[in-house]
Amino acid sequence: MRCTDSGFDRIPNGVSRRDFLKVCTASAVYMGLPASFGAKIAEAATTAKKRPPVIWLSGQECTGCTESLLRTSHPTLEHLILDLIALDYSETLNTGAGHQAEEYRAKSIEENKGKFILVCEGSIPVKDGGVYCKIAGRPVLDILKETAPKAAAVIAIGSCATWGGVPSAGPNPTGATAVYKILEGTGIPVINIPGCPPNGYNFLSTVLYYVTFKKLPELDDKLRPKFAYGRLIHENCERRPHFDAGRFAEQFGDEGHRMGYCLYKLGCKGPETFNNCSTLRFNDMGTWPVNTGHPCFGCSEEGVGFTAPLHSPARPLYITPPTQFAPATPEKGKGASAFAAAVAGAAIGAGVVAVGMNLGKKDKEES
Ligand code: FSX
Ligand code: SF4
Ligand code: F3S
Repeated sequence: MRCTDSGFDRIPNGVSRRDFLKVCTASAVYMGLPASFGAKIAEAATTAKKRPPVIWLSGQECTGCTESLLRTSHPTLEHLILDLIALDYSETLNTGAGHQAEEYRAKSIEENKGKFILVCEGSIPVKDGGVYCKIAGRPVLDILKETAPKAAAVIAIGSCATWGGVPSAGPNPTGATAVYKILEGTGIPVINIPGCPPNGYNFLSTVLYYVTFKKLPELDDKLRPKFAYGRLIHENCERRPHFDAGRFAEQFGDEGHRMGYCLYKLGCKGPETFNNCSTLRFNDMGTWPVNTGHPCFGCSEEGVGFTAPLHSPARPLYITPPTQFAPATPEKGKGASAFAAAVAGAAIGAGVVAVGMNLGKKDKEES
């Protein structure tokens, strides 16, 4: 941290005042707050007497969640996060190791009782007493159970921690379980930030909200912040006009695929996945799965990612556009017959939707 004459006491190293304000303002907007809250967030994050202590536990995971936070830039998310919080323990980033790291973890937990944030990355195996994932010789299940009651709040980061993710895929041999399920009934506040990995800015915005308002943002029924997981990917996808017009890629590399048509028929799960990938995107390049040409496979959605077959059709949850309408404009230069074909395509789109709706209904009836 460095002192500045900017009015904010501390701005993360390697980040200009201007960039820092930009990120805080963007975070305010992501969270549905007025842009003017950016300055308030920046002030709260940089003038607090003590940075919020964080204990970061790792269970069954690939460390992609941590990696994705560390590999972003402009301004580096790594700097933003690591300079705004006091990361007292993280198995990936600890400088100490072995007994030294474990002693430091215990010391920080005791000194910051009721004040630290516990971040959990990875699922928790519960079969056979939790022997399938141990830290310093102890099941992570036991460590979570003894640490969480002393935390101010628990943030589960990544699909593994929030609903089981990859390790919970059938037949789930280790009993990989979501963090919130382990803590059910304890009254400990848990927030879920799913994704494999999740977008780092969803994590950063949650931390900034907590630091500014001293409470968790509004959550949905799956404990996800509504600002990030309130809409289906499909609602804001740039290929959506093609879906509505019935223009689909039928195979990877076919003409429709090269033309950037909708990836629904290749198994895109955007219509049943709640996340902000289509608006927030990833990395400096603004990429996300669908604009690289691959369908969303629903990595953040329980019951979809690592569960539904990769290229099976999605079950659209809500149908917003009036699919009975024909496309407004025929394809350029192709005349009336192409227009008729496009209308037929729209009908296929509507049929797809109807099938999807019935599938969703059937599942609900069966469950
Ligand atoms: Fe899971 Fe995160 Fe996927 Fe990997 O740790 S959500 S496997 S990106 O690393 O937990
Ligand atoms: Fe985009 Fe997928 Fe929806 Fe098509 S199905 S519009 S590619 S989210
Ligand atoms: Fe995952 Fe789909 Fe977003 S695969 S990263 S939820 S576009």
